[in-house]
Amino acid sequence: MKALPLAFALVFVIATAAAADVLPNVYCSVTGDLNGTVLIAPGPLAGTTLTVSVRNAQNVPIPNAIVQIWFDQQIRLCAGGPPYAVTDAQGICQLQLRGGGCVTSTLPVCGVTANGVEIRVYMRVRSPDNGAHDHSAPDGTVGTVDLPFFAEEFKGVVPAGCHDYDGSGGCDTGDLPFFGDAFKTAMHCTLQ
Ligand SMILES: [Ca+2]
Repeated sequence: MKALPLAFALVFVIATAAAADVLPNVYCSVTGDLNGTVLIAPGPLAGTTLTVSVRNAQNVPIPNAIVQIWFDQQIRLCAGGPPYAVTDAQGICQLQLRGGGCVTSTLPVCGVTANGVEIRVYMRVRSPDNGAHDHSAPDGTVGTVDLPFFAEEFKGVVPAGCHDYDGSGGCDTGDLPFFGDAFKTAMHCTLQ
């Protein structure tokens, strides 16, 4: 019975510490997405880095927070994923998103967590590695398999779908650099 007060004290200390780091809150942010679309590619590509700022409810940075990102299973990640990072003294870290595929939903298909608490979710994920217009079809390489699907959407032969990378609602000159930069280097990885 004498252990009880200590147990209560520990619970109080833990609860107090947790209260100071209440997540999520309005001071946490995830930036670098494209109009609410998360872009992922099988190599380093502009637009595939998310910057995450983790702060407590008093707007004080939380260093050493473990930041992770999850994806719907229709998204295929490069070997070694899913990415995670640890926040620096300013409570900031970056996630490099490597993989391919395409998914759209009215429910979250991607989410960023800090210390296990979800601080942001997304309904759309896009990649230039996708050999289809309306479903996920990555193979780990941005190449000739993907080209006709990008081209058809770019030319307006079919409505913009999986190759609207920047979330603009269309597939146009805003999306061309993303595909072009990945295609010209045959960007690739081994999918896990
Ligand atoms: Ca677009």
